[in-house]
Amino acid sequence: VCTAVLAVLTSAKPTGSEEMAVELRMPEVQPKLHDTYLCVPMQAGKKASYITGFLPHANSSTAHHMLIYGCAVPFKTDQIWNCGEMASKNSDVEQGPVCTEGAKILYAWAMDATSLHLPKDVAFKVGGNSEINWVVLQVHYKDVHLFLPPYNQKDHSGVTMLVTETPKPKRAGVYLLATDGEVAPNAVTYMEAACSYEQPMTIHPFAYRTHAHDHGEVVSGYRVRNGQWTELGRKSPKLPEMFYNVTHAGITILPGDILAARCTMVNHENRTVAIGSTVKDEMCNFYLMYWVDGEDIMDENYCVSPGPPSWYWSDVHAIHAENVPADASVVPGT
Ligand code: IYT
Ligand code: CU
Ligand code: CU
Repeated sequence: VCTAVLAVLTSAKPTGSEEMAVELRMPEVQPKLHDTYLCVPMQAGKKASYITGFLPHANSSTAHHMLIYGCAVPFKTDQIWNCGEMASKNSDVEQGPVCTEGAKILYAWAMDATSLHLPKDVAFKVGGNSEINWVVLQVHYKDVHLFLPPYNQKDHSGVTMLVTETPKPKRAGVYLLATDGEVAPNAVTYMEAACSYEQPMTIHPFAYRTHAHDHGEVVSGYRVRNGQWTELGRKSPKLPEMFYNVTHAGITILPGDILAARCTMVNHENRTVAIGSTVKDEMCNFYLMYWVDGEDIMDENYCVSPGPPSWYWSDVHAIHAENVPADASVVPGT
């Protein structure tokens, strides 16, 4: 395993402006099995850095997705590892989670995704006194035939991050709405989560990402204010799982608002499918990327409900079924 490429975040090249281009790439790897997930770590500095953009370098015929995580503690700090969601069999590197503590998704690339430039004056703070001490790149290698004989190619997929040490006036964060629970056999099941937002500062959501496995038809997210529902985002999780712009640009979240998400799961199988980490299991995730004025991002990063069959939106006092948008389970464009 090549360790020379595991540079620290601050060893970067100037881009002409105050921003530096920091390369976070696979160190010429040769995964041998389809659906291998590899992770490579990069340490954030003692001094805080501010990430304002992500430029992907990957080929969609080889890589299925790439995710950039912020970790308090990554599984490995000095080598690449196998960090698959799907418990993958043999591998020549160690296997473990992406982060062992404090995981946050900062960027997602899938299929036809392009660069992500955060809005003006907005950045993810990493290093320093932020809770992100390491930035980790995960690549899901879908098709590995080019790495096998007779081709024997090597891969250095990854992301160029735009980084500056000059503090930005607005800080980015990611909030995850997710459920536990299970999908009933031969049925449509709603997996729902809702949490009230009670912090003093205004949240400005600007992008969202959905994630589910095979049974997910549509994932939708909402702001509920005084009984009125406003869509944050709605997408088929079968489309590339990257961050998309929120439905209404400029939408805000204020104290007292409820954040709610639903995954509509369609199960034609004769088995109960529980939430879990393998492809045979399900997941119900709605990620909201937001900015706040100043330093104080939300101190809660997750809203996780018990999910079906024990928990639904109707268990929240302030949610009334007749106000739920009629298209909450409709795949956009159908
Ligand atoms: C059980 C479940 O829903 N897992 C999700 C959500 C999740 C995200 C993060 C769980 C943990 C995290 O640290 I960040 I523990 C899940 O694994 N989602 C996948 C990624 O692995 C994050 C996804 O693509 O959204
Ligand atoms: Cu993938
Ligand atoms: Cu998953």
